[in-house]
Amino acid sequence: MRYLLVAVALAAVAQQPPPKLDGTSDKMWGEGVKSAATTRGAWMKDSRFAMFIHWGLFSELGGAWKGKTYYGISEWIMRRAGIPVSEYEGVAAQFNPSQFNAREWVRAAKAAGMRDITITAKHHEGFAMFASAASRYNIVDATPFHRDALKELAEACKAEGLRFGFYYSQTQDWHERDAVGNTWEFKTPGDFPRYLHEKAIPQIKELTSNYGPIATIWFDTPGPITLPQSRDLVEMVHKAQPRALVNSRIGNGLGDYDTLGDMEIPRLPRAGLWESVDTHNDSWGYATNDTNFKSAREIAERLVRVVSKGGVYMLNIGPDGKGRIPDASLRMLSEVGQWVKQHEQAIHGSGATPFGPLPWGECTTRGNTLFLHVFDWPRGGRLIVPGLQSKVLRARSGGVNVPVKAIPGGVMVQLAAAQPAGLIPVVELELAGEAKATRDLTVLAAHKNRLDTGLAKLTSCQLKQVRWMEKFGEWKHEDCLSGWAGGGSSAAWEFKTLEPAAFRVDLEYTASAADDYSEWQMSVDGKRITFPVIDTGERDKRAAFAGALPRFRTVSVGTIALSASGLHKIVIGPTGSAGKGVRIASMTLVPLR
Ligand code: H79
Repeated sequence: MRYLLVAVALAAVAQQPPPKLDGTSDKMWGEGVKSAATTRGAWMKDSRFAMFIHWGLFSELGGAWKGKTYYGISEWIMRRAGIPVSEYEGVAAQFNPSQFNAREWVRAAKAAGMRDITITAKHHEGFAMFASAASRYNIVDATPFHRDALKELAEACKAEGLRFGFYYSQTQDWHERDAVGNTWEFKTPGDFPRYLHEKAIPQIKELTSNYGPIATIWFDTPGPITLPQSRDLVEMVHKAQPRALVNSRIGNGLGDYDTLGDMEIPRLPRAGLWESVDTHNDSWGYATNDTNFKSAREIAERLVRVVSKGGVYMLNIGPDGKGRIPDASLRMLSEVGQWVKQHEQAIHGSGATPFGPLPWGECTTRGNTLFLHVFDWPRGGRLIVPGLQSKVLRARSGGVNVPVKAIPGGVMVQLAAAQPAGLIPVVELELAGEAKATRDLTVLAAHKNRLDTGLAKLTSCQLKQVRWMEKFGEWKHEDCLSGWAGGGSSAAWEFKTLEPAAFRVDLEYTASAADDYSEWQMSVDGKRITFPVIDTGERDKRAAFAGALPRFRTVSVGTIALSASGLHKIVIGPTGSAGKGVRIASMTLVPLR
C-alpha cells in the first residue's frame, strides 16, 4: 500500500515498527492528551466557535496539476502528483495574492460569530506563509507578493479582538530532505533532528516571538516524532507564550487539549478540553473542483452537536491563491453568524448537555438555563424533554413565553405548531436551580430515535471506531459494533418510552461477501425477528489510494409496536457462526405514521 512509503521513512527515524498512517494508528493524529487538564485552556470554554484557514501554495493550484484534477484534500497535491521540489518552488514564484485583505478575513470570521482564527503557517508542503529567517522558502522572500500575510492577519485579529494562532506541520515537510513525507524525491530517510533544529524549531520560535500574544500552535500528523522531541516543542511554545495552547497532535500524549480526528464529530458527550475540526466542503485547501459546500443549516447543526458534547468547533475555509474567500463560504459565514449572534448565550461559554441523546436535537446550558436546539420540529409543536427533573420556571420560544408542564418521565413544552424561521429554533427553559436530569435513553414516539452504538450493552462483541475516506483525505468516522463471536454475541439497548409508539427499525451496517446472507436476529422485549444481512460491497483495499472502503447500507429489518409506556429492551446479534465481520453503525427507530 502506498501509505507504507511514508511509514517506512518515518520508521527509519524513530527505529520503531512502521506506524500506519491509515487511520488505525495514533501516529496520524496523535493519541490524545495524557497530561492533566491545564488551567491554561480555560478560555477555550468561552470560545466555542473558531475559524481554521488553510492557505498556502496549494491554494494557488486549487487541486489541479498539469491539467489533471486530484479530488479530495487539495493541500496534499504535491505528494499526490509527486511534484519535485524544484517544480513546486515554481508555484511560489507565481504566488501573488493581490486580493488578500486581512481585515476582510477577520471580519468574515467575526461576522460568523467566531472568536479565534488559526491559520496554516506552514503545511506539509513546507512553505512558510510568514517572514522567516530560518528558510528563504517563505512568502516574503520567495514570492512576488513580498508581504508577511500572517503579520497582517495577526494585527487585524488584534484590532478586531479575535484570538489568533498558527498551524505548523512539525514532522512532515515535503520541501526538506531531512524531514518526513517526501518519499518520491528523497528515497532514503534524512536526519530528522537536523530538520527540527534547522527549520522547525527556529520557525516555531519566530511564530511565538514575532506576532504578539498567540492563542495556539496547532501541530499535525506527529508520525515518528519522539517523546523528547515533542516535549521540547511544547516547552518552547509555553516558555515563549505562557498562555498559548498546544493541541494533542504534537504527539506522544502531550498537549493542552485534544483535537479529534479530521472531520470527526462525536456522538456522545466527552470530558476534558477538546475540539472538533471540520471543513466547509470536502477539502481543507482551496479546490476549484469542490463545490460540495455544506449549507449554513448543516454547519450550525454541526456546531451545536459539538458544543452540546462539551467541545469547541473549529470550522475551516480555504481562500484561493489570490487571497479571496470563496463566495459560498462568505455567504455561509454570514448566515451562520446571524444565528450565532441571536443565540450567543447558547453557544459561547455554554456547558454540555445534562441529558442522554435527545431525539429531536441537542441541548446546551448556561447557569440555570437550558437551550434546546430543535433540529426536528415536533408535530403539533409538542416537544418532550425526557429525563428533566428540575422545576421549569419559564419556557420561551422565539421571544415569547410558551406553556410548559411536568409529565411522567420529563417535561412537555407546548410550542407553535409551525416551526419558526431561523436556521435552528432554540427553546429556552429557565429552571429553578441547576439542571437535574437523568441520562436514561428515552425513545420518543414522534421522532426518529437513533440508538447510539456507544450506549449498547455488549456481550461478546466490541465497539470499534471505523475511520475511512471516500475522496482522498476526506475522513469519515463511525463507532461500530463489530467483532461478533457468533450466536451468543449481542448488543442490547434498554430504553424508556413515555407513550405507546410504533416504529420501523432501520439498521445501518457494512458486510463483505463473506458475511453475505448471514442470519441475524433482533428481539424486542423478548419477541424475536430474524432477517438476512446482505453483502454491502465492502472493500478492505481500494485501487485509487490507500485505505479501506467500508460500504454502509441502511435497511429496514422490521416494524415494532411498543404498546405500553415503560422500560423496553432491544437486542441484536447473529443467530449463528456466520456474519462475524458485520459492522453496525446505527439502529434507528423511525416512527410509523
Ligand atoms: O491539514 C489538514 C490535512 O491536510 C491534515 N490535517 C488536516 C487538518 C492531514 N494530514 N494528514 N492527514 C490529515 C491524514 C491523511 C492521511 C492519509 Fe494517506 C492521506 C491517508 C491516505 C491519504 C498518507 C498518505 C497516509 C497514507 C497515505
